[in-house]
Amino acid sequence: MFAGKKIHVVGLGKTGLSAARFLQHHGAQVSVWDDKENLRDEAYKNNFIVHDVLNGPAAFDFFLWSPGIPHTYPKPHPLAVYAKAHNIPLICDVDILAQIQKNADFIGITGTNGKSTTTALMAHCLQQFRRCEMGGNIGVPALDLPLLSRGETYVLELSSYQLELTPHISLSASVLLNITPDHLPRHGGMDGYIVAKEKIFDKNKNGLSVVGIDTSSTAQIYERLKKSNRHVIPFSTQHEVAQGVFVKNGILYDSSEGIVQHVGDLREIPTLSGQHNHENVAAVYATLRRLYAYESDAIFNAMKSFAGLPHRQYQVRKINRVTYINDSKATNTDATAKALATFDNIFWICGGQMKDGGLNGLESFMPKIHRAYTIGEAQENFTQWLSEKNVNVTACGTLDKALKKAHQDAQGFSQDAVVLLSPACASWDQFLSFEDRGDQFAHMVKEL
Ligand code: UMA
Repeated sequence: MFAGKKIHVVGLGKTGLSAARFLQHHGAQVSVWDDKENLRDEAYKNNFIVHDVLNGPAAFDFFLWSPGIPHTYPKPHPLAVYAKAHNIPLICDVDILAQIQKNADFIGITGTNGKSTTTALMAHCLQQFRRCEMGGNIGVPALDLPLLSRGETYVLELSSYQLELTPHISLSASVLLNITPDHLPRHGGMDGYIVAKEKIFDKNKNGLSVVGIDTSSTAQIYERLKKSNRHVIPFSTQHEVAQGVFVKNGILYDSSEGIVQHVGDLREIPTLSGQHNHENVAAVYATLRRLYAYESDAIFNAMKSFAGLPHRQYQVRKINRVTYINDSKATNTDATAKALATFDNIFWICGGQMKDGGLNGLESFMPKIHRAYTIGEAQENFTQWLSEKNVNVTACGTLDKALKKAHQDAQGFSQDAVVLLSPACASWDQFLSFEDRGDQFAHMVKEL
């Protein structure tokens, strides 16, 4: 399919490298580019043809565009301008996978929050019934996934960036969880972001559409979908839904066939606790029940063995009455708010490289904090902010000191409690990444 095609790969991160290798292997004439010189040098050493299109134009069938590279906003990328002027399509790796895998099913999942957990939970449950592979924005580039056959399914997390770059994909099910402001400069504002997210339904003319109706923009999208005569299932964790799926007081209900059916008690599944996780559960259940007609009980049972995603409210260990939670992925207050909403009696480790606004927005959760431990560059700001809110706080500097102190305090506490690492900060002041921070935390907890 790609033999002899002239393809220019733009961006040499995970996507670009995976796609360049794949396309080259399939006989395409591949050239590559990255705006970072060191990555171009590295690619050259690895025998890729590094080509500066703007200074040596050539004809191309398409540009394989890495999703994280802004092409239009906040300002047009020169290569995207060139592509437009020469009618060269920009597509990403997910689109190539869709082009070569016409027989397999594709389930696409998007939303501002929870899409990784939903993707992982969907794949975990689906594996109990049929072969499936999981990838996309969750971290496994689409072209690194094994090839599948008819009756098998790709479960793909799709970012708003990827949705703009996948014109050929045909989804069996499109899942949209929620939309709140994110990536706005890249999409030219909120309207552009919503348009990009809604594209997930353009890629699914005859399949199933599953949409959360708890955010205003997705509720409006649901109304539009209903009018277009599609098979659409709404879900909610805030309201009872007449013909859809909903969670009320921790119980999952299915009313998609007109009568309300009790599916299961989510309070039995600690790895899926919290309203945000209930949203993910509702989306997965609605998709698997309505797309493949698997039995409700079987889907619910499959959910029970989901271990959760590392670094996202992940239960590392329980010692006596204290649970140790790694939520290192919480690099902003929105994500930390979800963890603080989920737990009680919290011994909270926070801090790192601070984001704009510090801890503002988390005021209402402060009565749940038994004690806080601050670390990293944000330590001074966070300590002061927490003291002003009458929270007992200790400035600890580093994660190991914070964990030691939190462990000591929590073990001396007389009720069930959690030691929670949910930093509300980026990790780069003291760690390589949020994964590195979470791994170090988990390691230290295991050593306690
Ligand atoms: N680059 C340029 N010019 C630019 C900007 C970047 O040349 O103007 C180059 C960088 O130097 C770098 C490369 O582009 O070498 C990076 O490309 P990329 O940002 O697309 O990153 P990848 O490593 O290919 O990872 C991408 C996704 N990254 C983004 O969308 C930002 C990963 O999602 C995804 O896991 C991976 O593809 C595999 O599919 C990460 C992400 O942060 C997790 N996603 C965003 C999110 O979840 O909020 C959307």
